[in-house]
Amino acid sequence: MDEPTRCGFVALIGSTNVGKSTLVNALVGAKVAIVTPKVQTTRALLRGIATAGSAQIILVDTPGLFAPRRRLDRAMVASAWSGAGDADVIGLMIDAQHGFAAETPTLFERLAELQKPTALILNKIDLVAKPSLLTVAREANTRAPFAATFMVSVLSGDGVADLKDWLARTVPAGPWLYPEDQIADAPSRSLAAEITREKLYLRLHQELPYQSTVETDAWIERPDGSVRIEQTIYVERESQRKIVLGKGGQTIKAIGAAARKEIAELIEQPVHLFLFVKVREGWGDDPERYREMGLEFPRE
Ligand SMILES: Nc1nc2c(ncn2[C@@H]2O[C@H](COP(=O)(O)OP(=O)(O)OP(=O)(O)O)[C@@H](O)[C@H]2O)c(=O)[nH]1
Ligand SMILES: [Mg+2]
Repeated sequence: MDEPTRCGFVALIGSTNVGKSTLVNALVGAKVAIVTPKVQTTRALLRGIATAGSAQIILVDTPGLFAPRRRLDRAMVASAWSGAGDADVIGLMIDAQHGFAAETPTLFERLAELQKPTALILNKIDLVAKPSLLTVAREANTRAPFAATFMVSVLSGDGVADLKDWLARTVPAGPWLYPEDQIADAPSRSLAAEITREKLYLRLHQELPYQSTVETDAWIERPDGSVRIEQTIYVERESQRKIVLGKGGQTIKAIGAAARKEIAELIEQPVHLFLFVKVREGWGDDPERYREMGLEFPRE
């Protein structure tokens, strides 16, 4: 006898760099979200789709919650909360090393207002001693009524299966919303732009990653089964353009090679990737760039 199906949206929220995107990939079983050691990697909501038995778990990866300063920051934080507001279940993820260093009391107030089954997920337990873990878990549970607490290391896989089981049991009963083999809900051109942005984040430092954005401009299927993809990397200043290009074009070449390889794996087609770097001063205040990223443009 077939079990009745279940299906629902699970928003993963938490401070930046706690491992939300890493967890989405682990649950989906494929890389759909970009991950870097840098803070503020994820910029907009991304849906990754996992299945567990008769349940389809639609994971909503969100940008990290942090004190916003720029317009882009405000748009990112607003999008994270909108993801939580639309979800059936919420996972609040905490970096076990840092405890609640970055979380504000308002976070718990807002969570409580949402009134949704919420799991506390303490991640990176590979980096901390057990006693301090228990302290963090106990403290968290005094601040909010969590439906369940999980201590995981997404990197080693510890605890991830238990969490997945709980999510599968907690999403509401109902028909699956996506075909069985779909793993992400985003157009290939945005996933491809994200991959290039990841490579940029991995290679460039200080403010540069935060003052850049990547867009796919052209996607041309060729008769031989390959795809020609053209992307533009926008930066704020000429000096940044020079850094992205690197000496003799070395940096952009390395970024392009790494991105090309991964995009080809994702779409399972040979890829010809062409990257252009353009200076667009003030792109962080240009509504069009937000639309491309899938973010609401904050008025101020
Ligand atoms: N040691 C350890 N590192 C982890 C674990 N999970 C994730 N990381 C690392 O933490 C860093 C941040 O991971 P992300 O998944 O990008 O974090 P995020 O919460 O999505 O970050 P933002 O998108 O910036 O908000 C990466 O370098 C990951 O490899 C873990 O269980 N243990
Ligand atoms: Mg992320």
